[in-house]
Amino acid sequence: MSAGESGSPLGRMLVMEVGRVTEAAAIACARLRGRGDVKAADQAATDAMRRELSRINIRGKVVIGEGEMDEAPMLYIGEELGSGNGPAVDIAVDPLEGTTLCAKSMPNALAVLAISERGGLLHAPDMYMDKIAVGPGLPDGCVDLDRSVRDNLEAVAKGRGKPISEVTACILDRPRHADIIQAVRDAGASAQLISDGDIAGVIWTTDPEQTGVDIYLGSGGAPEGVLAAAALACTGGQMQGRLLPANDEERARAERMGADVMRKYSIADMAKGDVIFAATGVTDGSLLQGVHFNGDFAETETILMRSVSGTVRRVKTTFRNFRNKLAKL
Ligand code: VTB
Repeated sequence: MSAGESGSPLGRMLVMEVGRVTEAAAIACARLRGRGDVKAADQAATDAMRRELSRINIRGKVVIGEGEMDEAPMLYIGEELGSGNGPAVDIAVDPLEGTTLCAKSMPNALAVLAISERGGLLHAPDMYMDKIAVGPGLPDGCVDLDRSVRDNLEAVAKGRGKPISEVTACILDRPRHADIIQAVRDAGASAQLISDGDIAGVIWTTDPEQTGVDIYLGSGGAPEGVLAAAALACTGGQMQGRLLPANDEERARAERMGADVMRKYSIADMAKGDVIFAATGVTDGSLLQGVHFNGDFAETETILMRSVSGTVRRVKTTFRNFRNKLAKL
């Protein structure tokens, strides 16, 4: 495979390689589902993801990772990964999105990875980001972070041609979201609360008929915001994200990383050009089946997306003798 093939800087075969990486991460941490050990599960996913990434023909640089170089030994921001051949790319990882979900064996834990051509992904600092997202098929500018919850819900209801009572907003269940949740209910819409995992929450908006989720609202991790934007860059839809530094130290950190804390980032500001997004289910969820183990077999389900073609693939993979493979994962 060569970069530039079919007019795509990343090359179309890379999407399959990226899927292997999230499969490996998901299998590794799925072994630790329900053990109550958040750290061990995250570590297992991170080790596997790093090992697989280093085998791919890319010249990669981590822009969204497990932390700054001094706090994360692996997949830290700035780490260079890949075989050293192939296209220069940005890498955004969340080896285990929903560490608590995995540790408690609750639905919707995912292994997530996005790759773009160099410079395509926003270098978002690890802090909160205010987010709003809707799926494709609505008029441009239909929702906005600076409009009231009611205005945004009304616009979605109008755009989808249904009453507001049939609109569902997905929101992280946190005390800081009490006002948003109340506003959704006061407007006559439904609030679907999730305990963790807002990358999946944003992706659900892209298929409201299947998922029942029309809009995503509220604050969560900025790195997760960029990963969600990478998915929406492939599926279409609209999203805005604005950093929410908690104090002066976070504000200074954001500025050091070249981020603008005043700006409403659009999808294209967060993920532009040739982008590949992959997620493999760790626990069963409404986006993806989790890893299923059966004797010597492990089965995974992965969603693979490519922005240049707009393709969304679902891949089910069976690993025979997965225990032997785990040693190499
Ligand atoms: C957010 C969200 C993630 O953790 O970062 C959340 O973006 C942490 O939020 O998807 P709190 O600080 O309020 O707990 C996740 O839900 C899972 O990593």
